[in-house]
Amino acid sequence: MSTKKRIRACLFDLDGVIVDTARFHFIAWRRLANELGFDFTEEDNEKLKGVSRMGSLDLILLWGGVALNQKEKEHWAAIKNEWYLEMVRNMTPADILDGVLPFLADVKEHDCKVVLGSSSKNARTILRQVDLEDAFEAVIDGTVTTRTKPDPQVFEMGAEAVGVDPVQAIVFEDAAKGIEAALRGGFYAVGIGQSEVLGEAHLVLPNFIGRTFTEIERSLPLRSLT
Ligand code: B16
Ligand code: MG
Repeated sequence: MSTKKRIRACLFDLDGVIVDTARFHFIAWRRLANELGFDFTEEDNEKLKGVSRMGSLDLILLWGGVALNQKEKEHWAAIKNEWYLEMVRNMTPADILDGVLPFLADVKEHDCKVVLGSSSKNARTILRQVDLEDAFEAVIDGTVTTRTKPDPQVFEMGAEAVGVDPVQAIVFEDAAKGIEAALRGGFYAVGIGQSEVLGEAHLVLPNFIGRTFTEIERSLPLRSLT
């Protein structure tokens, strides 16, 4: 006899899934590129989603054909972060993306753990800003990881923190690199955004509006226990 393994944890990316800080990253990185004398497109920006701060800077400098030494890179990364935080400091709970709060409540009602898995070193600042500090049973962010998405480390640490096996957990991600990280780690992957970008995911939704935990769990190809 075989029974379906039920989902016991949901892991959420932060930027682009819970709040729209992806937009602020783009504005701040573009400002930096412009100061260095070049520009990049929103399409290029997709490649930065889920990538660490220094990893993003390296990519942008490559696109602009600009070479900086380590000290200069740290200097510019700090400036970019200051510009980014200026925007973050204006955030309020109203910046939580539509449908997120009811969905988080629904997940918890199904006795399912709720975990945050973000590449950002600013994750706790953002959570404080939008009053979601106590919403997650575990927060794994860029301050504790050593490898960036598409490495699955952030989600593996998150699942371990709540004692759930990846095969019983869903990762919600807005970045192609985040979906890749989830799949590499053996998680179910739900993309939040456009299927052209997130097509590798088990399921892609435009947002959380009107979504229920049960509906999403049912639409995943759950593996069986033998
Ligand atoms: P920070 P996520 C990621 O957050 C962003 O998608 C990515 O654009 C950013 O470079 C990275 O965090 C690092 O952010 O500069 O705040 O440490 O999507 O994994 O929640
Ligand atoms: Mg993201």
